[in-house]
Amino acid sequence: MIYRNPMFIVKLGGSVITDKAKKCFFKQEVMDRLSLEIKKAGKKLILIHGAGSFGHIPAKKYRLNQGYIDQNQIRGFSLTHIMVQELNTMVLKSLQSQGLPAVSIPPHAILKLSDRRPIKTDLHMFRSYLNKHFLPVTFGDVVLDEKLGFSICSGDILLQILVEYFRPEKAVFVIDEDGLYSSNPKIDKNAVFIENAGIKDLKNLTTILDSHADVTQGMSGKIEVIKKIASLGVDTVLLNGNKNNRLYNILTGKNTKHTLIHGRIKTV
Ligand code: IP8
Repeated sequence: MIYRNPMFIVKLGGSVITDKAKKCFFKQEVMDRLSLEIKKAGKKLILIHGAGSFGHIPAKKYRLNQGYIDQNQIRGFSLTHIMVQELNTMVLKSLQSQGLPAVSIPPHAILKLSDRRPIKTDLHMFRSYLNKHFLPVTFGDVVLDEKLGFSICSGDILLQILVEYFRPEKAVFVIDEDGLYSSNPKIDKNAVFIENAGIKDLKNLTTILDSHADVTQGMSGKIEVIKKIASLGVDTVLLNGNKNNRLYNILTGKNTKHTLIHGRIKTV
């Protein structure tokens, strides 16, 4: 029997809570509804959110994911950090307005990367807040990188390292599609919806990045993260955050449209 912590780790995609085509456009109504769904569900969870148009636009402008190239990027790093922190404050305020005791844990202060891969993480802070019944909230951020000087830590990577540490019941991606498709449904009308999948099905999946190319890897990066989560024996759910109550239904074990990727349990 594999042990799973009775909790969820949920990532709200940047394309759900912001308009990725418009600089710093926060979707307040969507966020408020998701906050209410989390409150109603009453589950123990850690929340992560993407950077959306608050982070990806300046990060791209200053080429922050390439690491240190010139001095001008130092200002760009600081600016990008301020923008994602601003988005984070809006998310916290929305959660707080539903009575959720949200606290921010900024990635740049608790982890370090090397060549974009996490090498030093200090995750005990999440456990301490959870033990006191807070709702810890973290987000895609700019961080120091031992090899590159600095780089970007996406919310997807945070999801992966938090799942490794906590082994939750489920990892949940709240995205702007109903779940996974055989190809990109935004540009291919023949894309087929995938209800259930295992790691081996993901291997054959060809995904195409959507038009607002992220500085992080968008859907293809997500699939790599999901494979790692599945290999830990943890299930991943992808659901549409623009549709009422889908997040609430998943958190409370009710039937709703979503994609489920089964965690693989290794047998010896
Ligand atoms: O939106 C990216 O995080 P993501 C973070 O989760 C920055 O990929 C600073 C662009």
